[in-house]
Amino acid sequence: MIEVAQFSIPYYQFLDEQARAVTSLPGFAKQIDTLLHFYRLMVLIRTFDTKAIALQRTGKLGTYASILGQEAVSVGLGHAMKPEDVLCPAYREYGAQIQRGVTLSEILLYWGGDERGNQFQSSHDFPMAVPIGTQNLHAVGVACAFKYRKQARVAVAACGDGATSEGDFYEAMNLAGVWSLPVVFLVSNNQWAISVSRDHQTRCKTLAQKAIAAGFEGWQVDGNDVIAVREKISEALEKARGGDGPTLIEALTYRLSDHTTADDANRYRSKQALELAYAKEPIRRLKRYLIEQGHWSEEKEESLLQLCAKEVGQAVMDYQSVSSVTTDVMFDFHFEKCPEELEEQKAIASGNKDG
Ligand SMILES: Cc1ncc(C[n+]2csc(CCOP(=O)(O)OP(=O)(O)O)c2C)c(N)n1
Ligand SMILES: [Mg+2]
Repeated sequence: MIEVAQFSIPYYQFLDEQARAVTSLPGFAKQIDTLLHFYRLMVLIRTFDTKAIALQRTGKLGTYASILGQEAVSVGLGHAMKPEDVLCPAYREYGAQIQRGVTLSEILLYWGGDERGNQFQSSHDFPMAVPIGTQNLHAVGVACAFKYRKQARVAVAACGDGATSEGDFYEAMNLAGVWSLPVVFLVSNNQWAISVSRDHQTRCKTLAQKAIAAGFEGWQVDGNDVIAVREKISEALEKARGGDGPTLIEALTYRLSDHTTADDANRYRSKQALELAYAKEPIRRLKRYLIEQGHWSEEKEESLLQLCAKEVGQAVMDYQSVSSVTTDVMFDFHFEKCPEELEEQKAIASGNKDG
């Protein structure tokens, strides 16, 4: 026997669960303002998340997917990307989206449960993907265009652990590898695909190793360490931008909430697993680090919470002030000039004429 190939998967962490620096921090993390910025964004997202669930529970929002526990992945991603890059997100990437021009009220409109969500498009990114793995293929298409046009831009696909079991995920990996495309695949491994646990999903030891079959690197990062997320995504983006092809990053995190407001995780997830996960969550970790470095206090926390509540409150008001679209729009936007017979149907649909 001779060995014909050998592979390994690296794991990266800068701040451990006790908020200790386990290795020297990257340059950006030595700027305290950057870490404070991350912290404020994560707290804003969490405040928003809590409010969105409350809106759903009181009948003011449709089904909503919580980001609780995964804030570091999303905030680190949004900070690492350049404005001209393109994000093809899954449905809980709010931390990245708000850094790329999407407003909190637009996220509420998306989950509003009616057609009002179709009225906005404030960023050049893709809208949130609900068919869980298709955005990987969209990102490959976008990356293909960037390469063809010789643009120094990168496409990023964000998906979950469950998405990595789907055919579209593997197709995207393969094409990205063989054409050496400027794309980064970010897998938020939150340990659950609705009620299917990570271990029931795949025999693979890591999800990062799925990149190996496609001929490029796969890395694991501590997804609750915003510094590790930001650093390694940046590195993968610059590698792609420089013409050195794709990378798959598996961010290890935990979904602390239900899958969506239509789910009850208590039916399949143990209390103990949840407690263990809470001990590793990203906001507490960064807060502890900031306090130990002398840059945060309970008074600062109090005023931050007030600011976040105000910002989220304004977003809710903006969301509630958007009026529903009328049935006219489906006629108005299909033709330059609406055909006569459809004019009649339009009048019937809007209640202006008997059918
Ligand atoms: C093609 C397709 N299959 C199944 C579903 C139903 N579905 C929605 S979310 C989900 C689980 C996805 O899990 P994961 O990729 O880990 O993402 P997470 O929800 O954990 O962020 C499933 C099966 C869907 N929306 N689309
Ligand atoms: Mg998942």
